Amino acid sequence: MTRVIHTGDTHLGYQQYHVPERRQDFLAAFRQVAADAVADDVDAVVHAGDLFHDRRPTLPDIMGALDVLETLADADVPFLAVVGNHEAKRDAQWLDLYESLGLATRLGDAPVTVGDTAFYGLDFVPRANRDDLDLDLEAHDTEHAALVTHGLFEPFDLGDWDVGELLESADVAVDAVLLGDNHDPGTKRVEEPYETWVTYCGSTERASADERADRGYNVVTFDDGVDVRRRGLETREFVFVDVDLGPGEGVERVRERVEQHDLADAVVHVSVDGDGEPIAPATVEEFAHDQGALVARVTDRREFADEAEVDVSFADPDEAVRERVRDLGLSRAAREIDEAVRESKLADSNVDDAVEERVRDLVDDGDLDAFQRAPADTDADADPGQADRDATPEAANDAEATDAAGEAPASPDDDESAGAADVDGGAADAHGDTADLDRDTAGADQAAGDGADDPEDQSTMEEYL
Ligand SMILES: [Mn+2]
Repeated sequence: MTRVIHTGDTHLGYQQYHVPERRQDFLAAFRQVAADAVADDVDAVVHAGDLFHDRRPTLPDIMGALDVLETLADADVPFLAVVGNHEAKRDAQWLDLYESLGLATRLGDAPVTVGDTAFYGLDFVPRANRDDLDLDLEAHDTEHAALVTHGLFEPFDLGDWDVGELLESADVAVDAVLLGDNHDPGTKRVEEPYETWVTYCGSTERASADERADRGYNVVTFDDGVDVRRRGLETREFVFVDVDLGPGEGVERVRERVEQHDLADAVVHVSVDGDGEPIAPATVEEFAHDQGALVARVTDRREFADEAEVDVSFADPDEAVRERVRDLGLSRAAREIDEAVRESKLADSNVDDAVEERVRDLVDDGDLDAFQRAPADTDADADPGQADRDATPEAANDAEATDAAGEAPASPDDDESAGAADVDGGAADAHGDTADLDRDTAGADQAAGDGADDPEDQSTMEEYL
């Protein structure tokens, strides 16, 4: 029998809402998982990727992870892991650093045996590299086997890659696939010919306001069969207040509803919908802060636009917006930002961080062409940014070698360079422009069900999970 903790999507270093406390929260959650592993004397901690929120964690983040991994090593609990999309660097990975210190094992094609179970790993595979993927797992001589990887897989709803394809190319049969990337936990059975369990452990702290359910991890036991159980984590209180205003109701009603909750040290998300009067979100946020909230965010989902002044056909408002965006001749970087703001399922409160990260990645990759203004109205732009979203760190590297040849790439670790500062300024402007568009189309998105079925949304989710 082998019993392991299956965790992932730890996102160390994410300073959510720009408050240092949140950065600490992500580390504290990881610390709790390790403490549970030691207390429970599990055979290993298996990490399914996104230990770090981005590929450039700060030294305190790196040392925080080191400290937690030392706790596990001191208790002789192995830490087996793969690399997620958020943290992937071009060549050596952060995980390699910990492995070189004897604190982690990076899983791959060769089986790593714990008890009577062989563990294999596959780092996040960008879409462009999936077709010719041949998973060449080496044979094992134990009773059970598990594959650990990171990505959005079918048969789960947000999946963009059938786990069956992966299993087919694997040669070795596995009892379970332990997954990261989707922050919502879930377990499914894949029947013949694979007959395996597929499970997501979920994130250990809320990386977005969409993650309302309690956080936790999986305890997976390989015995006669595979047993997957959830165990919860104590994380910072998130208070979600959804207010549906009736006619004549306004900010007082919102305040009443917010007041019903204990807001001390909590992250408070207030969402206002329905009829009623316009409200000033800042008033409600201030009120929540006065009640002791760490963070307060108010989203007013209602529209108060003066429809008479709008000069577009609403037969297909999305197309009207796309047309206008094409006419703007935005650079590729600006289109990506526009996509993040309007199309993606990012919570409003995460848009700033996500956009900053995206622009920083482009600068890091030396992909300065991305900031060139595009000629207006080219059909090649019909699907803005798709190729870029699929770009891998390696592919970006290639792009740097070919497209940007001759241009001096930005110094990878120099945030404060004048170039980066200018780019940030540009991003802020683009953000401002598109924020208004967001409001214009929010209603249409919702009317369309804002579906997880929308392939655009899926590819974006992949980027941010
Ligand atoms: Mn993640």
